[in-house]
Amino acid sequence: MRSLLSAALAAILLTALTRSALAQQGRAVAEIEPNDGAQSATLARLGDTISGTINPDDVDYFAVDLEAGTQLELIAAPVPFCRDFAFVAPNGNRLAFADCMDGIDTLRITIPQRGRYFIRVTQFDDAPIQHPMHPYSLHIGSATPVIDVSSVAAALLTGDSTGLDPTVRRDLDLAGNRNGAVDIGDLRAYLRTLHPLSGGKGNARNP
Ligand SMILES: [Ca+2]
Ligand SMILES: [Ca+2]
Repeated sequence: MRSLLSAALAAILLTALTRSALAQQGRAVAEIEPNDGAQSATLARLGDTISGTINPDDVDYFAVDLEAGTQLELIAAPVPFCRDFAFVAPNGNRLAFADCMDGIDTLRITIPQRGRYFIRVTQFDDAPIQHPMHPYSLHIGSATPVIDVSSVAAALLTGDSTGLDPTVRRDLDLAGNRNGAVDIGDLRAYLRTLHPLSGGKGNARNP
């Protein structure tokens, strides 16, 4: 029984290493015009850095598929113009807005349910006559705490998870069967959330 558990944990560790390597890669995703609506949004993934050009006549949408519980962090690179960006739910409701007039460059959102979300980039019309295109970029990150998978695996092998950080124990259990204890299924479920197509866990706040 114990060797079965060891083999299962070894497989999970390998998957974890592969996934964390993938998650760290993050791609540079350039907008593909026309992308002026949700239907024509440029597809991106968690971990990507998106970029494009904007003027007051343009709207840019990016789509990203996210898992419930993902603690999303949208971080915009500084720009010398008034760039706004919004985070939009699958149903079109705006969940958060980074108003350039308020100097907001980061949005932190806890994803309420699995689905395809949107990032909408606009430029405040502060130059009504000339509308040159300006470049911008944003990083789609998550406030993912680093969980030491090997120490979790060791704790599962010994059957004693009391040495693990309480936050780690809670996050693992929440990702899994939520029965108040950490088990191998919880670890599997947690690792699935680290996949670049889904998301991560961490500390953040809703706006
Ligand atoms: Ca554009
Ligand atoms: Ca556009």
